[in-house]
Amino acid sequence: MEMEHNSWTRPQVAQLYRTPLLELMHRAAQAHCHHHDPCQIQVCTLLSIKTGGCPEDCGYCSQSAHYQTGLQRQPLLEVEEVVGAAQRAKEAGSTRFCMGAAWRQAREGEEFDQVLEMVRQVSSLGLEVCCTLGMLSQEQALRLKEAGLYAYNHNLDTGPQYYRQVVSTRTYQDRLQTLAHVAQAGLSVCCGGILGLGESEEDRIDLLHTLVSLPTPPESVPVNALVPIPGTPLGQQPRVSVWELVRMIAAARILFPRAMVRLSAGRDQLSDEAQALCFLAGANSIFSGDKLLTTPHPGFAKDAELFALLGLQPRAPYEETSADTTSPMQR
Ligand code: SAM
Ligand code: DTB
Ligand code: SF4
Repeated sequence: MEMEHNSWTRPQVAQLYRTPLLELMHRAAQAHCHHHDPCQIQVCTLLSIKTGGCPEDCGYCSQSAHYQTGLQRQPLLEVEEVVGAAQRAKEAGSTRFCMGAAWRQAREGEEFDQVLEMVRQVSSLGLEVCCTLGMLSQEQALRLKEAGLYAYNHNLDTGPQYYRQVVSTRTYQDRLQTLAHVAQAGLSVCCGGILGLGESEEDRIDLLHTLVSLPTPPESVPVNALVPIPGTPLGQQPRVSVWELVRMIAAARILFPRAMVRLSAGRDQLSDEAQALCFLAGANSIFSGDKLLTTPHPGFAKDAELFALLGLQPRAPYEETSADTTSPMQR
């Protein structure tokens, strides 16, 4: 039987995570095909609307003011610039547009009002709009929802034990609090993590268990492979192996059968074969465009070639996942 999202225990998640890889991939592929069209992929585009100078000290991030990463800072973009970028992303085949700001938290005032206007205008283009602006109050989450925001991205990154070694300027509890505000405002929750921070297998299992125990399960789960940024404490980390990425994606697919599982940062370093394995393991969403927030990424043209090779079709915005709710075991 397929399990309800919040009935997984920690030992069950651990057992799932440690399933022999091919068996895990088969189970994930089954869950994937049961709830989604395996030939469909969601194409999202990211835009950094405010870059660098962030007061947080996230050990992986190019945008933290605590480290010398050589990144050029950029104040909040003008609404027209953002809407232009969204229009171009739409023309290139993207259906979801995510705006990221290097803020510890969104602050009420002119800049927040400007972001609300961006949300209004981008959503009127018919794109799914997502924001990632740091911590949010309940009130701010509601105002974003009113403006037409569809989803909010706020990652837990890793397990609660390891988190404090990666970030010291906020707590895991702070992250959970914002996620609660997001869910209570009726926004779709986008929440995942990063592999390759030096975390253990236990930390990855803790992350998965925390995600599956959230009162509102994430509708989208980004799985990022660390892009090591010189100048940050994690700048010398080795790249995570594709097998670890595939294992995490497969486990996420089984735990969140209806969610979009997004193969996010790190795709620039993956071969077509490695990406195909990730899709077989249940990833059904990517970021496209030649830049993520601040790091290089495969462009639209390269992804179009990959889609043609694998027979993948971009998914329409707001499309419902398969209504079939019987468990794979019942069929
Ligand atoms: N400032 C906001 C926040 O931290 O919530 C939003 C932007 S932040 C860059 C969004 C997410 O990108 C982070 O939570 C982290 O999971 C991911 N990320 C940041 N830098 C990364 C890197 N170098 N490699 C992989 N993922 C990264
Ligand atoms: C997510 O999980 N990954 C995206 C998005 N959410 C905001 C960000 C990845 C950032 C990678 C490093 C960079 O380009 O700065
Ligand atoms: Fe700031 Fe977000 Fe980067 Fe952390 S991950 S330093 S909060 S931009």
